[in-house]
Amino acid sequence: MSEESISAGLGTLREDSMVEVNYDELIPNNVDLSTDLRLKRALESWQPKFLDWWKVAGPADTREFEVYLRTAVGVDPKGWAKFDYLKMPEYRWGILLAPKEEGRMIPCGKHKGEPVWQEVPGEYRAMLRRLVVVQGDTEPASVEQQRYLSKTAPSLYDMRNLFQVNVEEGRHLWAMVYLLVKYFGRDGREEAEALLQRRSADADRPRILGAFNEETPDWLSFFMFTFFTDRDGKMQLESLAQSGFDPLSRSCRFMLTEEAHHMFVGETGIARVIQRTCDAMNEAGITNARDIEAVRNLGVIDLPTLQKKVNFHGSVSRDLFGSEVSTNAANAFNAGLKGRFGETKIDDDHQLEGAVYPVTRLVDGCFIDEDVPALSAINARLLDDYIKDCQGGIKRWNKVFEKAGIDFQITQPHKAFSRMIGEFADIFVTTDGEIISEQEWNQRKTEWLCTDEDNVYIQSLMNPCMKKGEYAGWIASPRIGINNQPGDFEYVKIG
Ligand code: BYC
Ligand code: FE
Ligand code: FE
Repeated sequence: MSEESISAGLGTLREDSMVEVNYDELIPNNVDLSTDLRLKRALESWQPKFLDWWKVAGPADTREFEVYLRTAVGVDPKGWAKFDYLKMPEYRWGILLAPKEEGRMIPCGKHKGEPVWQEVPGEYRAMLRRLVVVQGDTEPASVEQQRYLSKTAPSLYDMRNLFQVNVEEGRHLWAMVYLLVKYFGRDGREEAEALLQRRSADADRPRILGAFNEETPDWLSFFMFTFFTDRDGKMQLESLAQSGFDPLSRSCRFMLTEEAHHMFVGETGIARVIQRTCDAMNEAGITNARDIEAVRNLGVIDLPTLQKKVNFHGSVSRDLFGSEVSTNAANAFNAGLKGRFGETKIDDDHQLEGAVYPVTRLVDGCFIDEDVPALSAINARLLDDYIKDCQGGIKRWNKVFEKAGIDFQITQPHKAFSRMIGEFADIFVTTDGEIISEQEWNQRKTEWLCTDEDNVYIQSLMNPCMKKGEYAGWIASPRIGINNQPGDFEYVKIG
């Protein structure tokens, strides 16, 4: 489909000017880009570099694929997206902000109750830029990590979902680049360039945060990543959506609308893996989920391996919250640059002077919950909220076992398990929270994390299944299609 017909289809879709996105311009936007020529030019000069990055680091060998993608056409939570076939390099990456809330006040910190900032407050410039850069850095990193996955997609439906996530992470990069270029002058433009130069797992210029330099080598990892790591994205975006810097808040609010699908992909992806394994076990009359060999002989993912993947992605993603006790986080909250999860719904003074929060710490060889100043425990609290949020999805996974009559439950590892950042970075802890020596850890870690053999087995299942309506043998079909499409819908036309 040509670019003209896409913009014709999209540009006129909404009439409400508050939420309308202008698709007639080179860069679709709802920020009146055409009235700020300097900004427009700066972004138009970044755009080809972004496309070059997409070519070399985005989904490999997919240029001609026609993908059934949703594109945002407005920012109204009801009816904000339109579905159509697109070649990915022609996706209309644009700049979309949630509508301005008239009279919005800074919700927390020492400026609480003051009107939100429409420009960068000078005293917080460096801190704010750092937050935007870190957020921006994760978006292209995830696309890089997922670059080769389409080659082993278990179905066209899954391949389409992968691409949907990828183009939207690309758009999230745009969202942060807009803020950098519009509000941070020359430094902002330099940061925007650097975001395209770092690469996931690159020896010289890696991505900033740990999890974004890990591999996503198979589809089980992809589903776990979208469940656990994209959910860190959700929590961090929720916290930045509370920002007193209103353009950041509005960017993040709209990003969250897109984010929901990413977690849907992860949660339902794993639920379908569980379903398939349970079905295969029941058909074969296998009741012992711990009999790995028997289950693997059925060509499905055995459940202990699934638990190991949960242990890995869960702990790597928890590291993304930073140190539980952090002055950076206290400063950012106090400055009103970020808030807590659901800040405006929390019943307290939103300034936290003198308040305390219980943080799990290691004291005399035991884990205890110790009250620390709530301001310095901002990261700890977000992490706790995150762990609760994960548990909701895990409960739904466990329902699948129950319904199938298979005696197995997925659990989250202990908070201190396999951490590289924060309170527990220097200790060795089992998934049950038992503290062990480094030597014992090295001997026993394969009880909790995948071995090479496990990974080889997972890889052996990663054979592509590209016929419409068909699914690889290790995963069940989804219950409903994207945008209610029928089961044999051709989500990707490979041509
Ligand atoms: N790896 O006081 P500390 C997403 C650094 S995901 C490496 O402990 P702070 C997405 C930290 O940068 C959401 N380094 O923590 C998901 C600092 O370094 P500098 C991404 C780490 O600063 C899937 C030093 O340690 N968004 O959107 O309170 C697909 C001491 O910092 C790590 C954000 O993260 C780590 N894991 O909190 C696509 C929001 N952890 O500055 C997308 C913006 C910490 O001394 N970022 N460090 O050199 C933030 O709010 C904060 O930077 C962090 C860290 C929460 C990340
Ligand atoms: Fe994102
Ligand atoms: Fe995401």
